[in-house]
Amino acid sequence: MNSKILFIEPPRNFWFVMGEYLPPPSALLILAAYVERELPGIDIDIVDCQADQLDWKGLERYIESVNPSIVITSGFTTNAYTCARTCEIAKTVNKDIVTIVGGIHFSFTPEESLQSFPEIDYIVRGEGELTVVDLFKTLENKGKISEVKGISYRKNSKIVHNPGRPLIQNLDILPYPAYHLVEEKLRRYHFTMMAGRNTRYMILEGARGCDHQCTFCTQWNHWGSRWRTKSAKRIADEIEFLHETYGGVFFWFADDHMKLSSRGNQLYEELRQKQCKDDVMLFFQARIDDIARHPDLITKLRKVGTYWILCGVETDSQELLNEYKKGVKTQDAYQAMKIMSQNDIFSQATFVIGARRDTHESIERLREYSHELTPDLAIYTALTPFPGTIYYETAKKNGWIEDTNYANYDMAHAIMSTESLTKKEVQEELWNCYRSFYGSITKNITRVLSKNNRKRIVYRHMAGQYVLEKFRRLI
Ligand code: B12
Ligand code: SF4
Repeated sequence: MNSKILFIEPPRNFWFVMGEYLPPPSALLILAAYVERELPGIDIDIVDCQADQLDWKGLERYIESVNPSIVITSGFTTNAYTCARTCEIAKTVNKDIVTIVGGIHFSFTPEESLQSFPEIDYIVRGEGELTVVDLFKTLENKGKISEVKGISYRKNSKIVHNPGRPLIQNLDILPYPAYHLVEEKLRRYHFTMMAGRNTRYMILEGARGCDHQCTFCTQWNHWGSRWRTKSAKRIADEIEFLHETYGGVFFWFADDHMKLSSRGNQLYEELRQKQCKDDVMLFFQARIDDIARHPDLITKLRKVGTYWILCGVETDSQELLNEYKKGVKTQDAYQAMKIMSQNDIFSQATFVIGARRDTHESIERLREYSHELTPDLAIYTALTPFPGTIYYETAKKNGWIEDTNYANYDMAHAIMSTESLTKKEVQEELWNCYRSFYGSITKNITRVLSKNNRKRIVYRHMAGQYVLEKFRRLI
């Protein structure tokens, strides 16, 4: 193929809540690996503006120097505008560069995005690998774009949405992410608060999608309401390969749902045979009911490197949990936190405020509940109507969305009022949540004096003026 493809991770804002970090551009690495394998000989380059410290001007110069025929970028809702800007810059450099975007946000807003951003040529909806290869081949051979499944584009100034593409049946067919394309940047990927400044941070995907259907979540919908996993052997091999070849230590599972019940034991069995189990730090997200029902698996996974688990606890109100279709009991959260603590696993719990019936009193109850649970890290978020969620449709229909600037859809900005609280009051309550959990040294004395270094570091960061002050300023 003659095409020269440039994958771009644009300059982005970081999520201030979690402190200083630099993530590898996981979606691009996963896509690039597949493209490289399916189209051997193709000229691929990845530029990561964070790791390469390029601002928008620097990116423009980079694109000029590479002179690609195709530019590719990916983003979710809060950083979708950075993808549009990337395409705009590419077109300024050379109007003939073909611009392709994908990811959760664009998959759910193809019509709106193509209308708003004339600089985007193609949107790849849903799973990207097969579609992007098909699109490249079709462009190269001047074939029929109308036959490429899973894309949206403009034709004679009309927006066209081709039919969707079936999902890959067996995720084990995917190659390992293309970390070799960013090899010289590897030492820069880190997550200070979670693993330390000099610990190499890598993201790997064990599964896609989820078989639950929470009303505020995009993930089940993006992946066709199905949970597909790579085999446990493949996941363990991938961790071993990334550790041995690139020195990866802190591994963040991209999986939305760990699903311990169906693969926890197999993962343990596979990982325990690997030498690297003693050197890696595994982080994953799990449902509280899954942890509560499988304490034995948590003990086992602790032995093979799991040191931090994030759980979406969401709220103390069973009624609200039911409304969110979360399918868990509030009691599960107590159980899950206890199990993690007993196994010396760092517990991160996330909570949501700003539901329609939320009041000052109900948010105060949520705060008390979050204190009672004693997670090692409590993250409070504002209910955000991400396009693609059931909640978004309801909120849009009812006119609840007050802020349509997607850049603010980072769960730290309040986007909607409740029946009795203004948007500003929701924002203020969010600040109160952080102040209440982290503001008092006496309440946190066990964290301050914890023998566990990580707990002390995290507490110091969260209680420091940086996070609290940033939340105060959002009011
Ligand atoms: C790791 C991770 C992070 C990392 C960094 C990720 C990164 N590389 O930049 C960190 C911790 C920094 C992070 C931060 C945040 N994150 Co985050 N994160 C994830 C997580 C767990 C994995 C991302 C990943 O690598 N996925 C694997 C890739 C392969 O999946 P994918 O991106 O969907 O890509 C596939 C297709 O969509 C498609 N595709 C994607 N892009 C493109 C582009 C092209 C051109 C093509 C052809 C195809 C294509 O092909 C891919 C393969 O099939 C996801 C959940 C998830 N499972 O995706 C949440 C997720 C993306 N994060 C989310 C959020 C909300 C955030 C934060 C705003 C705050 C928060 N509360 O966590 C911040 C924002 C940071 C910022 N300012 O940019 C939400 C986004 C919701 C939404 N609809 O926008 C998600 C979905 C979590 C969730 N369950 O809701 N995140
Ligand atoms: S919030 Fe978690 S459990 Fe609910 S649908 Fe999303 S990924 Fe699944």
